[in-house]
Amino acid sequence: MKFLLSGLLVIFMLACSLPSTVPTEIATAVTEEAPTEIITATEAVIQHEIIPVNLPNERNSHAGDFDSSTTADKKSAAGGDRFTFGRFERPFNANTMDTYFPEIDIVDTMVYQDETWIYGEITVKGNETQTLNGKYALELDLDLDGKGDWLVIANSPTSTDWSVAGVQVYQDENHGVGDLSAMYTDENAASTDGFEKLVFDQGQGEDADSAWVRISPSDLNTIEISVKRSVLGNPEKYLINMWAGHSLLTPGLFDINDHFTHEQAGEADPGLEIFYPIKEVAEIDNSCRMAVGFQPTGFEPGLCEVFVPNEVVSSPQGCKANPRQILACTFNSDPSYSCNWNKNSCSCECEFIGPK
Ligand SMILES: [Ca+2]
Ligand SMILES: [Ca+2]
Ligand SMILES: [Ca+2]
Ligand SMILES: [Ca+2]
Repeated sequence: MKFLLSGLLVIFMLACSLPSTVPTEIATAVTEEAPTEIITATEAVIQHEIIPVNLPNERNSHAGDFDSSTTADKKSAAGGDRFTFGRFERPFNANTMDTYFPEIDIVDTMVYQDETWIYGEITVKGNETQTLNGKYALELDLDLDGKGDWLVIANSPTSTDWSVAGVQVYQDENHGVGDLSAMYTDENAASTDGFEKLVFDQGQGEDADSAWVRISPSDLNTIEISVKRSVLGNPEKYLINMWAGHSLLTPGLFDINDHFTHEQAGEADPGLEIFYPIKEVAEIDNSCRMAVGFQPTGFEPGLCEVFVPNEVVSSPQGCKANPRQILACTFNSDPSYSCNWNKNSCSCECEFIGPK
């Protein structure tokens, strides 16, 4: 008996509740005549065993982000945009910055976890129509080196019910993300392939329940993304930050500040005259990194300021420093200078980049 499955659409009705949008699953079969030929059939069925319910009452961490609606009329980010440090606040269009995108302007982030899931909550400024037609992502760094290891990305969530539609999980298996220096810009790194391994795609993958998205039932400007801890190898500690954006938010482009030069990327602060306005790196926002499951030293790259101790401690390179000095260096208030912390010499190195 020979079966030709090509083109046969089989629709099953499942007794269990499924997300409102059910993506198709590709099944494969091999015919007897042509054993090397793979013939695909489309079956609109994904068997889900575990679906998230509600987030835990207690959150693990919380970090705010800049609300650029307050400065949109000035064609400027509200703060927190430092390309060379991997911090973005660019919910604007390229070149003119005269269009502000409230659906990709992150204003708050939270992380929760329970035995099965890690949940990220991204609250955006939002618009009146409450259309969340951006991409939203959690970036997780499991070995705490400031270079992301996993990206859980959700495209245009539409429902307050959990769904796998539009949700993908990527891994940086070959450790290309971040290139040489975590968070800081490396030159000529455009050849790295970012998060290159697609582990889960809308229900397809080793675990059909790997990751989910919904719009929060209690706040229509909050996106909730959940990822199974087992998919990530059950991490006990990690750094996590969040992203929102349009087409630029692409797994293969990480780290974005390695992939583009400062000149290509532009700047969102009019004070940085040489680089202003934003150019190829536009319509994107990210948040600082929260520490979950461990006490950070303060030297973790990209760490949120709330976690940074205000005392002199030994850096991983052995010199003594106050981690807040490092933050003050990187986010210096004088736009005429671009400053970066040199972790080898333990000093703040500034470069004059133009008049005020
Ligand atoms: Ca931001
Ligand atoms: Ca923001
Ligand atoms: Ca890492
Ligand atoms: Ca880098």
